[in-house]
Amino acid sequence: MLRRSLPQVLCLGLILVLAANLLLVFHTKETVQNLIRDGLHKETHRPPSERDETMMNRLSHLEVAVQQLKENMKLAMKQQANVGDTLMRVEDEIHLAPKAVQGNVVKTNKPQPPKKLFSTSALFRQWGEGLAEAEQRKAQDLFQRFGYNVYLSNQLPLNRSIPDTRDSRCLQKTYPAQLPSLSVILIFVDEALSVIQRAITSVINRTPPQVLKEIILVDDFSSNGELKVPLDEKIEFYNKMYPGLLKIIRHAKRKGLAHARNTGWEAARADVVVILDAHVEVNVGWAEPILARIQEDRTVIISPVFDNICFDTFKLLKYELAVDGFNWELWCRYDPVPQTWIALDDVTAPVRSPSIMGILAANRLFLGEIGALDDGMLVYGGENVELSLRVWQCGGKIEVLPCSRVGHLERHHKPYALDLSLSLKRNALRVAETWMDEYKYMVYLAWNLPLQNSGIDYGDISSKRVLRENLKCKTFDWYLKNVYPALKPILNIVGYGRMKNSLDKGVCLDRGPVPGNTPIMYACHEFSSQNVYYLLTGEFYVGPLVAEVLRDDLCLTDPGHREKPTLEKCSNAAQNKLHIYWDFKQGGAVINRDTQRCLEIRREPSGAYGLVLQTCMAQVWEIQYTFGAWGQTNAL
Ligand SMILES: *[C@@H]1O[C@H](CO)[C@@H](O)[C@H](O)[C@H]1NC(C)=O
Ligand SMILES: [Mn+2]
Repeated sequence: MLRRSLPQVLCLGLILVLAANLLLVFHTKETVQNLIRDGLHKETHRPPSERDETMMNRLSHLEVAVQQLKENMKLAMKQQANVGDTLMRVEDEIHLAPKAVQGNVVKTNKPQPPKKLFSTSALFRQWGEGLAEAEQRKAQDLFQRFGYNVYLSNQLPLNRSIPDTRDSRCLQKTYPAQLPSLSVILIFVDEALSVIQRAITSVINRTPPQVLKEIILVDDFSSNGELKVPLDEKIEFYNKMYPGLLKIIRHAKRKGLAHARNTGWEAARADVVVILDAHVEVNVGWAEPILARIQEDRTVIISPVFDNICFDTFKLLKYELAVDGFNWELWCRYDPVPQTWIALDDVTAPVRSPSIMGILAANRLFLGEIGALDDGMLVYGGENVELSLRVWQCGGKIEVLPCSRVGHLERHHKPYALDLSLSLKRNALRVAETWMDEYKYMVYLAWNLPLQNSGIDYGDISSKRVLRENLKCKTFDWYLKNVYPALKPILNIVGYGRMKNSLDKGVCLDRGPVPGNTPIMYACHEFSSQNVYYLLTGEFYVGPLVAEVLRDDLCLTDPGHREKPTLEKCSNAAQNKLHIYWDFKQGGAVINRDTQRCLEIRREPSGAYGLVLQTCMAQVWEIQYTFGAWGQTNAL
């Protein structure tokens, strides 16, 4: 009855909830890393290009879809005041429905396995077979609150064994008998208690006791009651066995990741600090390579190799070796290990890395000398790139140590921030303005922001400028040439942003469905599938800016015969003499230099505008921002 009377809007609502979940997945840095790393896992030592690109594009289209759903939902909400209320009941009915059916089933001798209540939940995709319904509810509830399988974590032994994922040659390595002492810092916000305890247990069990000076917990203002008195009791319990080993520092308000890491660093007393998330399990022999390397060279900042603790099954998934990099949005990702390292033919040798992911080990005093972490980085994102640029430009180096392995729980979703893109964007501009000199424009271009009056307050960077001066840090140009040559600035972009035809300013040139290479006109939105870059040399790049040596941007192409334009990888297209060069001036026609055909739009039978290549009908285009040599002003 209820179901029959359900307005369509409720189905839409449910779809929205699912879509929002999906979006959340893609929005978490860790999941994106996971997907990209998955690509690396299958194609070691090759750039994760195709997958990465497809994934990113899929992401932007998903974002669009969700945006539209949200709009529809808002409309629907206005029409249906008690929608939220009814939504709850729909869910209940769906949960209850299978029971009613079961009542009618003919009795068999075999007991029926419990029904899956949350068949669309990521938690139950590979886990939860045979779990009773009440337990499923409990597990799903915990999963939504924490972003991983707390129900399972609470049952697994705290001292469980995990597979040793090191290369066998690591086992033959020997380390000095005298190693520096170690402070381990574990940062958390509303982490499950059992997960924190498992991290602590792994550190105690797998670190040589003579070097482990202390474990410092930093709570960045959790609200979870389990992390108050119950956690204090656990700490007391550990300290009875290992006097003075554990300390806890609690922030009285939320300070963000970078600040929490600094809090831990300030409290530390050992020679070396390792700053970890609290959702890790360190693996056997993880500490010795780190301590030996820092003893050798106090200016090296180290990242261990991460393996993935799956958020649903808690199984350890081995990841192949990669280095830590980032794109022009300063969004971190994994890059292939350099050829120079492969040529060494020593799988235990340190790998030079352009960046860190966040987890790091350092000489405690050296980390202080270069300014520790930037407290001005808010919430999450970009703080790892900031530190990385500072380390490299100011006299340090970054290495990944293949024999040091840490299992890291990659959350399905982050419980503490819905839209990370705001803090990512802000933090990226902060890094750009502090460290990237004349190349900072690439960050603005990648985020599709005007160079002046971006409307984003990236905070005070004067102390960073002073630090840079005092440490006599090198330029970003030096960094690009010597540390991260794979990141390729594009020097001759003269126009960027949304590309609109004067016939209809509501639609924008868009990268089109992925997979596929057919650009379209689509309702304008804020996501990167509608980024367009026009180069002085005549190319139009369409879609998220790539600008890397190993991976191409997509160039708008006239295929020569058909009516529809295509997108082709730029360097391939140039080699094959495809028609990728266009004449264009702001407010003018877009004319292919080879074919003389114009890029224009035409109404399709559906009523929507489609792209066509045809004899010029005097249609004109405008691109959102002009830049450098081409235009006089920045904003239109
Ligand atoms: C975990 O601790 C229990 C109880 O102290 C012990 O019996 C068990 O062997 C330990 N397991 C591992 C893998 O160390
Ligand atoms: Mn983490």
